[in-house]
Amino acid sequence: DEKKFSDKINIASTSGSSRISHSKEAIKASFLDSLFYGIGRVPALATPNDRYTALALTIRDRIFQQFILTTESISKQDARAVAYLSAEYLPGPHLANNLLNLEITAQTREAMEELGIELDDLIAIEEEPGLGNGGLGRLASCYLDSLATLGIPAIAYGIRYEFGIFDQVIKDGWQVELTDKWLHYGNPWEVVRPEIAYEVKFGGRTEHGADSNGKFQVTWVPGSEVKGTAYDTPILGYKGNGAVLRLWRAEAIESFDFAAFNLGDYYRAVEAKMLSENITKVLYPNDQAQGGKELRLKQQYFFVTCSLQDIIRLHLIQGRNLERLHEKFAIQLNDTHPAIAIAELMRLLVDVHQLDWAKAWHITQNCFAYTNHTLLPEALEKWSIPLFEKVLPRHLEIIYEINHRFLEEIRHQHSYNNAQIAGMSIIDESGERYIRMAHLATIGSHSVNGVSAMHSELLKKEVLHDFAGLWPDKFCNVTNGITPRRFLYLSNTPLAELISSYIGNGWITDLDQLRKLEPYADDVSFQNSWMEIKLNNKQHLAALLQKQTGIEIDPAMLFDIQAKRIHEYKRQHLKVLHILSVYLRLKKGELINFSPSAFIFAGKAAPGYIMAKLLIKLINSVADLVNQDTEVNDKMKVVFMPDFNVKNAQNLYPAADLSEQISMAGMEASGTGNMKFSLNGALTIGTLDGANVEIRQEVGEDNFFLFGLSVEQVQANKTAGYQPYDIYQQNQHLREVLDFIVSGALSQGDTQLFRPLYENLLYQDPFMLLADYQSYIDCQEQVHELWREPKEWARKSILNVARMGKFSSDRSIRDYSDLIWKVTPINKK
Ligand code: OX2
Repeated sequence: DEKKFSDKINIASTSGSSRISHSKEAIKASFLDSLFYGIGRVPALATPNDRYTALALTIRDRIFQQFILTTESISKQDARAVAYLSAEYLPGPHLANNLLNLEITAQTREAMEELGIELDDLIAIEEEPGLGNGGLGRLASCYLDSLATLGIPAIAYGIRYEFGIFDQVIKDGWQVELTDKWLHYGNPWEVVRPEIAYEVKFGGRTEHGADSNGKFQVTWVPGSEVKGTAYDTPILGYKGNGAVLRLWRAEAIESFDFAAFNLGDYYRAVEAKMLSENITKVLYPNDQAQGGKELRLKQQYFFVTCSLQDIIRLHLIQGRNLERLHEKFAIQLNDTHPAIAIAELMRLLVDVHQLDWAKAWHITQNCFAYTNHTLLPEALEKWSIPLFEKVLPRHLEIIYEINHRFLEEIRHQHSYNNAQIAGMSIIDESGERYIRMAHLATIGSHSVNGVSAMHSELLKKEVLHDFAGLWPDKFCNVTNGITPRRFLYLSNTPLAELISSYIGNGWITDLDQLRKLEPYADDVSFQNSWMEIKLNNKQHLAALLQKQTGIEIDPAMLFDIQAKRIHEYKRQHLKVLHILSVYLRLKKGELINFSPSAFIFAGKAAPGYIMAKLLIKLINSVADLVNQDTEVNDKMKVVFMPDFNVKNAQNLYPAADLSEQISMAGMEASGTGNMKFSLNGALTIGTLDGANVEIRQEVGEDNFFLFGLSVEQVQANKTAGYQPYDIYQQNQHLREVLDFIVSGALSQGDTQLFRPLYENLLYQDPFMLLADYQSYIDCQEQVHELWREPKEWARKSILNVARMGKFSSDRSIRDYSDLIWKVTPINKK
């Protein structure tokens, strides 16, 4: 019967149907159909959310139509596919982006207008999926956009957190976290696939012995089991191709409930269901510090085993041999969060599919590649052995076996000594015993990469030094990138259109073409249009900030923005020191040439990170003081934009004049916000850290404000015994600024509130703010000098954009494809 059905349905004829066409009339008809038949509403009773949902369904139909074509060509061509494993994604709102990628924004707007609906109102309603903390999750989503756009067969796996990253509100200057209920009104973009579900075991014990045929066999007798069900969100690339975001949701296994239920223990059955569902309840809101929480380990294993079981199923249903898995799938580990996949694939191949160890190891190593995103010691994941053994007893045995074989190899074939061996072991035995996930990922992968040139070098020099010595060819660099579709075309459409009117729109999929703007950098009329758009964007942001915070800023001011996670290494407090120095000097009647500036911050702090939360309070306290002081508030304003997420970010980048990238050198692996600002015409003030180094190389030294110590100087300072207190004593101006923080002037006379921050800077200053202070202040003077020359500023702004081609995520994905995955785009007919 199935055969007959599929024979009768011709995809081409479905896609040609008048309802699914891209015309305004068809969109209108589909919209009304979706409203009536999709959600059972008549227009008179439809709420705004009903209208949004109906439009989303209308667009989703058209995405699926594209998808079916992509899927068909993938299976016809038997192409190698990428499986991207990431515990985090930050896709941002889908609606506007999908309209843009389908190129149907204009006719959709008209269709809605004819129905008396404002498209922008519907776009504004969408709750974005906050399934990540920051850069790492957003990078995964940019990569998915590029995979789809380039037409590389790809499936991205992750976790369908019921509650994503918390919503941030500011109360009395402090961050308060609210639960993110992004699924509250449903999610029209996803499709549940109840038939794609896998069992996931936890705990229990292992049994070793012969099976009925006398073959040695390990059996894992679990303590509990849950089920992971697939939820698919189609991700459309620009003009056509598609990729899938497949997120797993944890559910109870029916039979477990029934057992208890039959015994009359209804409450135990319900409890089992609740406990099962807990696994995918909530995203851990820490950017880079891992707490060693059992539930977190369960989340990681849960999504990894579902994904690997799915990959194996997809491989086998094509009639392929399991021993060729690595020829058909390149599996990328986005940091160590999914690194347990190395042990899990070994388990699936050896215990479940009965392959011998050597064959399984060959497949495993050739499937996996690992991306490292940080050198911060507190972010390097490690699991205590007792905790790990409790959750994953069989995996502990497998990891011991992997480790044993690896250590034997380096001891005998490479004559490593005991100290080196202890340093490279997967097990850290220096105190309480831990599993080092970065070592597992490195040993089990054929490729290890960092995310900027500098970071990849430091990775080889420091964290994975001995491994780089052992396997130099395993290590490479892929500098991060961002999608120009969302972060220029969509979020800064007027600028995108201006660019296209001068150089055509080839840049959208070939960002290097922005170079064609260079000749116009000195063209006065182009400069004028350029700066006019910037001013409009600033007006728009000013209006939004006023609505969000009540603070009014003049769009003519220099918009100086720092937007990123709040973290000491990112040095938001260095920016605060600068702001206070400006404030104190203005009060003294100095700085007569200072150009009016709006200092804008945005970013979330991990709920348990006390110092980061105190920093937010400090910023808001400075804002209160400055904004109310009529002696200065026509020259400076300070605003903290609450709830930094993709939606708000899309309003920030286009409005920035100055981008703050001021982390201590050697700390930021890459950064991607730095790229988003620059692509929107902001000039960067920054240190030689992460991808800043490459941005400066590309845009030219003259078009980048550089300050601060280099990595080498940071190292030298540390070795010499860095004494921040000496700098405090020597620099009178800095002393005034620091003392002002604890004077009580910012805190209604309370001299204790900011004391921890103050003392940390004076006596430890682990991120060397004091060492970089004067250099930063001086550099800011240069910024203001240039701002007084609008033509020069405009020229540099244009050159920044013209030279950002390298930082397209399309380039990053091509690098991954060529260097690591060995995949090629499908040819869609
Ligand atoms: C971030 C890094 O801190 C940032 O520098 C980088 O741009 C981003 O990942 C994408 O590569 N968690 N977040 C990161 O690393 C970790 C771990």
